[in-house]
Order: sequence, then C-alpha cells, then structure tokens
Amino acid sequence: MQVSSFPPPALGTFEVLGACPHDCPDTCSLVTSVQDGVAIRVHGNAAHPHTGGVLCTKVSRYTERSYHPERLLTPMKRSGPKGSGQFEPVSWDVALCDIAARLKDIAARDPQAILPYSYAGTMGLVQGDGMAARFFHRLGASLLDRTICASAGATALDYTLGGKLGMKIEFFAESDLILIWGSNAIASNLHFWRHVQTAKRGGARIICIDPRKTETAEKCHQHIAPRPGTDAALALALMHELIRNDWLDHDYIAQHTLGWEALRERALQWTPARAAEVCGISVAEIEGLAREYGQACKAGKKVAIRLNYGMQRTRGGGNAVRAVACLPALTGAWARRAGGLLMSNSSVYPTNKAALQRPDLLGARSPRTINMSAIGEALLQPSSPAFGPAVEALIVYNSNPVAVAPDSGQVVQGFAREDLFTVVLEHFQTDTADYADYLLPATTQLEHWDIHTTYGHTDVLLNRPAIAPVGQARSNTAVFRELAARMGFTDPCLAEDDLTLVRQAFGDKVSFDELMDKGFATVALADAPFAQGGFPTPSGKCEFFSQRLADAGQDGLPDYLPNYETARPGDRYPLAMISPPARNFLNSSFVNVKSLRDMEGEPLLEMHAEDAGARGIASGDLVRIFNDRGSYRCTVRINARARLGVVNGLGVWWRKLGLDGRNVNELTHQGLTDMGRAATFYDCAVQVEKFQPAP
Ligand SMILES: Nc1nc2c(c(=O)[nH]1)N[C@H]1C(S)=C(S)[C@@H](COP(=O)(O)OP(=O)(O)OC[C@H]3O[C@@H](n4cnc5c(=O)[nH]c(N)nc54)[C@H](O)[C@@H]3O)O[C@H]1N2
Ligand SMILES: Nc1nc2c(c(=O)[nH]1)N[C@H]1C(S)=C(S)[C@@H](COP(=O)(O)OP(=O)(O)OC[C@H]3O[C@@H](n4cnc5c(=O)[nH]c(N)nc54)[C@H](O)[C@@H]3O)O[C@H]1N2
Ligand code: SF4
Ligand SMILES: [Mo]
Repeated sequence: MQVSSFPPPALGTFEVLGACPHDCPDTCSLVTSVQDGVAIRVHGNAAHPHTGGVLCTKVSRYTERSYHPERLLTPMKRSGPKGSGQFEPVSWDVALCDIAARLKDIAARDPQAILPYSYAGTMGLVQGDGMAARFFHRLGASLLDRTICASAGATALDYTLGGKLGMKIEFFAESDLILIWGSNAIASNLHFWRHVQTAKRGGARIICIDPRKTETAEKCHQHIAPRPGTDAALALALMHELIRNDWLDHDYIAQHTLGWEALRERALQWTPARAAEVCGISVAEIEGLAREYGQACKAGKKVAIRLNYGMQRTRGGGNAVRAVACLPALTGAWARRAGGLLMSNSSVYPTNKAALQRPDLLGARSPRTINMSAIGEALLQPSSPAFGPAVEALIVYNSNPVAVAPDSGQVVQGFAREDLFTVVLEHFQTDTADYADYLLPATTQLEHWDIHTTYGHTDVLLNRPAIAPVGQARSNTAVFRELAARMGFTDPCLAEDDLTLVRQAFGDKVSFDELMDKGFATVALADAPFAQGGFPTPSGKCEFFSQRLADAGQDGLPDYLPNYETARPGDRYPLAMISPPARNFLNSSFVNVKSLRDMEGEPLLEMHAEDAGARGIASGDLVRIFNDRGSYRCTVRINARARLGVVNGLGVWWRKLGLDGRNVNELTHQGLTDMGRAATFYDCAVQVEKFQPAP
C-alpha cells in the first residue's frame, strides 16, 4: 500500500515514495517500506524510468545509515577544547537561544562576519538553500560562492553552449560511438552505465578517456589515459585531425557556430605530436581517436560524448570543457538525438530560485562573497579593508569541509580558531562536527519533505517523509525557522512550512499533483536540442570564440593551460595525484557506515609498478605521501589502474577514520580554476616514500 498522508500512520505496513538526496547525477526515485513507523527497507522505484528499480549499493543501505548507532540524537554543546569532539547534550531551547544571541551580537557589528557553509549533503531545494538562504539573506551574512564541485565546467558550458544543456541521457542507449570523458560512470553515474550497456549490445563502440583505468575504463573497448589536466591539448589535437582530414560538417559550422576561423588557426597549432607530448599518450592514440570520431560523424553515425566533472578539477578545467564542447559542433554530431554531448542538463529546470531563496530580503545590502574552495584562507584572514571583517561565526550544514575542502592544513587551522563560533547541523559527528561549538542533530531524507532537480536526467522528484524524525533531530528548515524567530525576524516567509516551499520551487510549472501521485514529473526538453542550432548564447550559436570571455580579459578561444603543479620526472614532487571518489562512499558521506567502509577496506593509493619499483615500494606497503603542504599515510596498491607518473588517492575518507588522522586533502591546494572559481583537486604534485615508523 502506498500512503499519501503526512505524517504517515504510526501502525501498519506501507510504502512511501521519495528521492535520493545525494550529490549524484542519477537522483533515483526511492521507495521506503515502513512497518509500524520504522523504515525497514529502501529500494529503487521500478516505475521511474531513470531508476529502473535499481539503486547503488550505498543507498540500498539507507536504513543502516538512518538508524546508525552513532546518529546524532540531541543538540550538543562543546564541553572540551576546540576540536576535541567533546560535547554535552543540551535542550533545543538552550542551544537555539544561545546561538541566536551570539549571532545577534556579531550581526550588530557586521553581519558579514557570519558565514554559512553548505554544499550538497542533500541536493534538495528545500533542505538545501531554501529556508537557510532566506535566513542568511535576512541577516545580511556573507554569501558563499558554491564552487567546490562543478562551477568550472558549468561556466565553460555556459560560455560555449549557453547553459548546462545537452543530450538526454537515455538517448546514449541508441548511440554508435560513445566517448566517456572524465567520468567513472560505474562508480558515480551508475544509471548512465545501463544506457552504455544497451548501446554496446547494439554494436556501439565505447572509448574511455581517464588518467585512471577505472572500473568503467576496463569495460570499454578502448581506454586512453592522458595526464591529469591535459584534456584541452587532446581535444585541440583532435580538432587538428578533423580539419586536416576534413571530417567536418561545414554547413553546421557556417550556420550554427561563432569563431570558426580563429579556432581553426588555434587547432592547427596542435599537431598530434605536440599534444602527445603534453598528454603523455601516443600519437597513434590521438590519430586513432580522431579517425574514429571524425569518420563516424562524417558517415552520419550517432556519436556522443559523456563529459563529466572529473576533467574540470584542474587549473585549465574550464578551457578543457570548452575545447571538448566544441567537437560536436565541428562535426555536426548534434544533428541526431543520440549524438552530441552531455555534461549536465540542469539549466532546463524552471526553478523559481527567487521565491525559494528570497534574495530580496537583502534589501539594499550587498554582502561580500566568500569562495568555499578557499575556506582555509578565508578563515585565516584578519579584518582588512579589502577582505572586510574576519569571519567570526560559521554555520555549516549539508557539508563536511574539514574532510572535503582542499588544503586541510589551513582548513583545520581555521576551524581550530578559539575565537571562531561554529555551529554544525549534521547526522553524524564528522571531522567538521568535531570543531563545533554547537552540534545540532539533523533529519535524514527519510524524515523530511523535499523537492529535487538533478544533473543527470531531466525529471523533478518529490521526497516525502517516511518516518518521524529519529531522536530529537530537526530538519535544516526547522532550525532556520526557529533561529529566525529567536533573532526577532518577523518576515512571514521565514515561518513558512516545508510543503509551502516545496510548492514554491516550481509554482505551476511542474504539476504538484503528478509529483504527489508518481513521485516524479518530467521537464520538457527537445530530443535533439541543437540539431538546428538555437544555442542560448548571446550570438545564438555555439561559441568557439566567446566575446564574454574576451571582455573579461581572458582568451576568447579554448586553449590548453598547464596545471599549477605539472609533476614531471626530476621535479621535487614528480608524481601527479588525483583523488577521485571511491565507489562505496559519496564524497565523505557513508565513510562511517561500516558495511560500506569494509568494502573499501582502508585508504588506498594506487601506483604504477614502475613508479613503485623506483622507490622500493611493494604492494601493501604503508607509504607516506607528501608535498610542501603536508603528508598523509595510507596503504599502496600497485595495479594497472594507475598510469605511469600518476597516483590515485581514492577519496574522501573521514580524517579520523584514516590511518593517521588525515586524508588526501592534506595535499591538495586552494588554487582556483580558469573559469568558475572552482577547486582544483586533481591538480596536485606529490612525492611518495615507504613509511618508516619512528624507531
Ligand atoms: N560512488 C560515488 N558516486 C559519486 C560520488 C562519490 O563520491 N562516490 N560523488 C558525486 C559527486 S559530488 C560528483 S561531482 C560526481 C563526480 O563524478 P564525475 O563527474 O564522474 O567526476 P569524478 O568522479 O571527479 O571524476 C571522474 C573521472 O575523471 C577522472 N579524471 C581525473 N582527472 C582527470 C583529467 O584531468 N582528465 C580526464 N579526462 N579525467 C580525469 C577520474 O580518474 C575519474 O575516474 O559523482 C557523484 N557520484
Ligand atoms: N580530494 C578530493 N576532495 C573532494 C572531491 C574529490 O574528488 N577529491 N570531491 C569534491 C566534490 S565534487 C564535492 S561535491 C565535495 C562534497 O563535499 P560535501 O558537500 O561536503 O559532501 P559530503 O562529504 O558528502 O558531506 C555532506 C555532509 O552533509 C550531511 N548531510 C546530508 N544530508 C543532510 C541534511 O539534510 N541536513 C544536514 N544538516 N546535513 C546533511 C552528511 O551527513 C555529510 O556529512 O567534496 C569535494 N572534495
Ligand atoms: S547515490 Fe546515485 S545511484 Fe545511488 S541511489 Fe542515489 S541517485 Fe541513485
Ligand atoms: Mo561534486
């Protein structure tokens, strides 16, 4: 039986439709089986085409996470030294009154000294930046530049195609040739992989471009492993070959692109030999890839690129995405619905952000913006005319920055400041929670309302609460409503309930009845969105040359920008390190779920046999990975997943569950990408040595 009432009945067995809240492109439709008020199983909704009744291993164990013995059940106040993780329980009333008093005091001097820090612990529009955004806008707190994940690629797509727009994911099933570029689909986009398998059964050829030989790469027909951060060079050399062999669609270029002559000139400078040198791959691989891509397009075949965020986490990440995004316009691959490119379709959603987040509550104030990808630096900045007031209070929700933000050394130093007042809303006592002055227990997706867009498919999903909050947990929205009331904010929108926010997210643009009935609704998007051009850029064309970029003082054409840290033999730090997600974690979520942690085993560094041999390292050895920023210890695994000169430190472990209380972000830095001010996690040079315990 399916229930539509809320709260759900306390007795009986029934099923509740929800949505997976995690930062994953698949946004699955969930069905929670509830028995006498207890969630007993979470499974995939078979009626939702994009879920197809299947969930990943992580979320099939959602009840294990929600009823975890270490779930935070009461508000807590720090009782030990800062960062000690020692707390004593307090009542909600005491916690909220004290927090409100502290924030009022700071705001009376300058509300910009208060900083919200949040990301995608839940991707819900309501428990994400719905009520929270209203609260911080009303307060006049500093704004947060949410750049830790996707903003380089998103900005690059915007400059090139006019938005986060592209193919519908399901049409990859019909493609003849698929390039999986910077994506480990089996680990992080499982439901896309189903379409790839369908295409493969239909005879499609699948090529993966990834420095790491991932679970996905090994199941493709071919794997090309460039050095991290060199994709723009590869894409430009592909263009070189497309031009040289005339594998171009001249009509498409003439009608629907801008800057062709200039791009042509640029690309002709990128011979396969030059790119091979930069990328660390062979000329034959580049020529072969160009031939397959170019000839298939020329023959009118359906040729698709699944571009993902892995390739935009380096200094030139934005340029790399722009270079790749030019390819389907050069070859006319957009003409067919199973051709073109997909990074994200998030721009299709008619989300009413202004109604949800109410930036009008700022009035005439325009607070400064602080970049979350450089939170370490920001927390260590003193007051100055350029920076404004030092950060005095930090309110963290939906994020675990002490584990996931780059350059942990600085991040930890910032969080450890005695004079910083930190409030953390969490399910668990994470690395970040250890530094809280107040730690507030949050509800999980099984316990609150929400509404979701996705960055994989194009549906909207509704999440209904299936059970009552566990312990004294409260939703993020409830906490910000209560804080607003205690701060004396009387704006009616700060008292609205969650269902009201759910309805405001799309107004009448998405049928609420359909959402209540099925749990999802599909947003309209043309089958082949750019078959006839119509790019939503200023020129209406695919912009090889971007005047907007040129006006901003940047190169108007895509180019290869070397990494901040190039890591070449002979360098002090000669190994490039990438730290892509582990399959059984979701960023730092699930690391504390034992059954999943057991599957991952321990923090690992994958290393090429030659790199290991040169250092006298054997598989299974404990190693120290280090650079000028810091070091951390983990176990080495010598295998074919690592290419020569590149080590893979799988992320993102909780520091305190690692071997020496640190994780991979001890080594990453706070340098930002060329576009979108994003983090550059995969632009990192290190050295590795066998760990010698102190005598
Ligand atoms: N299981 C699981 N799923 C996840 C996540 C998770 O932690 N675990 N995280 C979620 C989140 S937040 C996101 S943003 C997405 C991320 O998923 P993706 O968008 O796919 O991005 P990444 O996983 O960062 O990287 C994908 C692949 O790019 C490769 N890569 C690294 N550097 C480069 C490069 O310079 N060039 C190229 N061509 N490839 C490179 C990596 O080795 C990796 O295999 O996944 C989501 N899904
Ligand atoms: N080295 C390295 N670092 C990386 C990456 C990498 O590939 N390598 N990936 C980066 C990327 S792509 C991303 S997106 C970021 C992700 O960074 P984060 O967005 O911080 O993601 P998580 O680590 O999953 O932490 C989310 C936290 O939110 C909490 N949470 C979940 N739901 C709720 C809720 O409803 N209410 C409240 N209050 N809390 C909730 C969870 O318990 C969890 O602790 O990490 C980045 N860090
Ligand atoms: S994490 Fe991704 S694959 Fe797993 S259930 Fe959620 S949306 Fe689906
Ligand atoms: Mo992400």
